[in-house]
Amino acid sequence: MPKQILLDHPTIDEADIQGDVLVGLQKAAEIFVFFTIKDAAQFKKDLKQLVPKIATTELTRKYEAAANAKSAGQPFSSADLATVLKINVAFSARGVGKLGLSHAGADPSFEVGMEVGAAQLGDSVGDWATIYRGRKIDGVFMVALWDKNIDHAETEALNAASALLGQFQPSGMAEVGREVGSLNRAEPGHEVFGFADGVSQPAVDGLHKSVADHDQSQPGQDIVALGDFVLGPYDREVGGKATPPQPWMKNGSYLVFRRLRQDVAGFDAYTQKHFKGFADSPDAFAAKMVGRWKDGSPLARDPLRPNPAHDEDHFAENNDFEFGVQKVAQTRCPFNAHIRRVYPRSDVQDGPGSAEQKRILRAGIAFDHTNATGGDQGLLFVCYQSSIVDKFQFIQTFWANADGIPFEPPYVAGLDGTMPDHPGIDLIIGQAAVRGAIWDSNKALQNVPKFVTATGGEYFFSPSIAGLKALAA
Ligand code: N7H
Repeated sequence: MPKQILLDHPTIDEADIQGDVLVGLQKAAEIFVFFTIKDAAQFKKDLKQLVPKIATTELTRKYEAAANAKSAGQPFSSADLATVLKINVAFSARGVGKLGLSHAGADPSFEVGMEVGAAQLGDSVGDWATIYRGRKIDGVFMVALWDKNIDHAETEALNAASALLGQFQPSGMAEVGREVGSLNRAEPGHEVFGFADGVSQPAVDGLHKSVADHDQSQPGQDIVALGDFVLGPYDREVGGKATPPQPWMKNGSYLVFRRLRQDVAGFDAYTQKHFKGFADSPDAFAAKMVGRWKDGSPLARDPLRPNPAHDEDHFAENNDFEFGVQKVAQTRCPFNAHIRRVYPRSDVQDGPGSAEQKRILRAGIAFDHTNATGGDQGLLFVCYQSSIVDKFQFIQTFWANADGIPFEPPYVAGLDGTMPDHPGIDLIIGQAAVRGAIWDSNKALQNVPKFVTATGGEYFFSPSIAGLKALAA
């Protein structure tokens, strides 16, 4: 929602903030190597050697153009690695503790780890892979690589991950497990249900410029305060500055990692079997659950059919909407469509609890390990924020899993009698036991199966380059 610029326009230290946080490592494949620290002194020595190789925001932005140019031609050679390979690293609270730095006063969920709060997120830890259970993980290396040829990218990213591990003495650390993500081979840039991903992302104050005299970078893309993503102290949208609880945490960001399994066959079968009475086609039914068509065009603009003029390639058009005007009728986009629940735009008022206050920067990648004998597929969800409790956890718990909020006080200005009090959970990521939605007074969806299951995750902190040097000292 356009508003007068009130932000402080900070100068961003792009050479200090890791590249994945604000701009995202450009990638066709990404390997997440989870590790445990054995001998802290040895690990620190090896980490010190790694720090100069970490892709910063500055380098990530610079290399993007070079990698794009390369990808238009032949696959890269080993000589190109400097422009296409990006490494970032983050630590769990347990890992920071092992390296001897204080994280007192840090985000409470980071402090205890994801497993402790898994039930609150709606997860059943019985579904979690063992590596994520029992707080074994001290940190994660992210090795991301761009190439037009996805198979080549994956092979080279795996090679690069092995080379990286080879630079660490086994006495200092050990791999606990890994995840291999890659662009969806059937449809690069689309997640595995088939929807365009990476369509809407907040602009960041200080990084993106405003258009006209309001605080949007593209129409509909609000510029959000740097302090909502990075600890400074920098201004947040609401509630003063995001202050690092410890000096070494300046210019760092909390990283949420979730391994989300997607039941693609179940999703397709459900939409095919149940669309009648709710939508004109299985695709239209699926679009109502998401709030966008598979090509990225938003239902709030194009309720009847996808519109190529508003698709994933049209950033000036595909976010140029609010939900507010359709609030009562729900005729265009259901209240509980995924994108409406996780970013309700003008459905909620400015100020505390506002949609802008809950913005996250998403940086995940799809995974697909299915083969003739089984395996699973889904999303390696990653998001960055200055508070896990106020952002990811709030979105998952109070918006996606709940069927009333944000359309109830204190989050909404006018709860109107014609609107269902409980329009339903987010049918994509909501983890509530009762899975339903009311799309209008005559149309209630009930007992909708769960299509997304969390199979693991952890909370990390992505330190700045200076913070990494402090951890390695
Ligand atoms: Fe979502 N999906 O395919 O249905 N998501 N998401 N997400 N998501 C978005 O804007 C999806 C998940 C957000 O600014 C799109 O990139 C799936 C979690 C936010 O308007 C699509 C999974 C959380 C946005 C999907 C999944 C979020 C967003 C539209 C799990 C946070 C931006 C394309 C497997 C708790 C909203 C796009 C905005 C967009 C899907 C997970 C949050 C298609 C399948 C866990 C903030």
